Amino acid sequence: MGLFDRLKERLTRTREALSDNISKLFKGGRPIDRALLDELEELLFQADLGPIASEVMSEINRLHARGEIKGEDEVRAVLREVLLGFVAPKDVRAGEAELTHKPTVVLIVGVNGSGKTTSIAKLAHRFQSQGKSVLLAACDTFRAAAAEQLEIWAKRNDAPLVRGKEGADPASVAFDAVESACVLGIDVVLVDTAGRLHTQTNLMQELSKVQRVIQKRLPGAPHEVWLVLDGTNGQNAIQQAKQFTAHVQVSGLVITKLDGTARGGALCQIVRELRLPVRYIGTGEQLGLLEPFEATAFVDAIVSTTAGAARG
Ligand SMILES: Nc1nc2c(ncn2[C@@H]2O[C@H](COP(=O)(O)OP(=O)(O)OP(=O)(O)O)[C@@H](O)[C@H]2O)c(=O)[nH]1
Ligand SMILES: [Mg+2]
Repeated sequence: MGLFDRLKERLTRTREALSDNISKLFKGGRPIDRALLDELEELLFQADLGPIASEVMSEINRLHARGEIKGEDEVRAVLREVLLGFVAPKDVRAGEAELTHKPTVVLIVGVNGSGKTTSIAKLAHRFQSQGKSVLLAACDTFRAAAAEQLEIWAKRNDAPLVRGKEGADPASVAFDAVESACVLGIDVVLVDTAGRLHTQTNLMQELSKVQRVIQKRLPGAPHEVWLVLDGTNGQNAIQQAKQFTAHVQVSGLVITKLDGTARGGALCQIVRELRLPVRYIGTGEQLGLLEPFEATAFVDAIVSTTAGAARG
């Protein structure tokens, strides 16, 4: 099954909110009139497109006034083009990161429960299947069961894990992990951190310290800092993410739980406002349910009837 079909299957709720509801709107061959356009606008807002909904509508209204929008296919095509324009801006190169350093150190950050640890397990699984060796660093020393949770995933992935005692300094665990990775000749180090809010000044400073100490052991590292966002928060994830990126320099996003939400379209506004590449999306709880972010496949999966159908 290709990426488009997998996404179509996993992003069902967002797809229903957009694609299926557009089909319903045109049921019985309804012509495009003011009433239909109003319903379309409401539908786009309900699908949590946020400000992008207005921009889609103004483009549709403009083309409709020129007689260039005759029915459902044209509406879909405009929606697709506008979403693609925002989710794949020319200055933001999304998709998989190039993990060219040896080791490449990836620091994973985000608020509590966003899906950091699960995403690390999935990333480890993915990188290993690409032939890379992975080491996990359990730098969430704050929550009692955190290291155990990561250890279970490490065992399942057969990946080495570096952890400290509960309450240990996360920075020292990170240092030891990078040290081990250098000695063992590991390709990728995935550093798990405790969930935190931007208002927790001490915890935000702790993250900076983790970064500094990693840098001390391996100049240039961490090479990537990925912010994990809970996709079920829709537009609400944006403010949270902005507050985070004001404190920590983030190089990419991982958007999780897109299988369980009708608000997946918000991802377009997230990219538009943060101007950060989405590296991966989480589409379920299992190890294999992490996909590289590919803008065309994503947008087609939520608005088109077939892959690339509306192109041209
Ligand atoms: N449906 C679904 N659930 C997910 C996904 N990613 C993570 N989860 C679930 O979200 C919950 C929280 O995931 P964790 O990985 O523990 O989140 P965390 O950010 O490490 O949490 P803290 O360490 O407490 O900050 C778990 O129940 C995961 O199974 C996803 O893509 N889809
Ligand atoms: Mg965790």
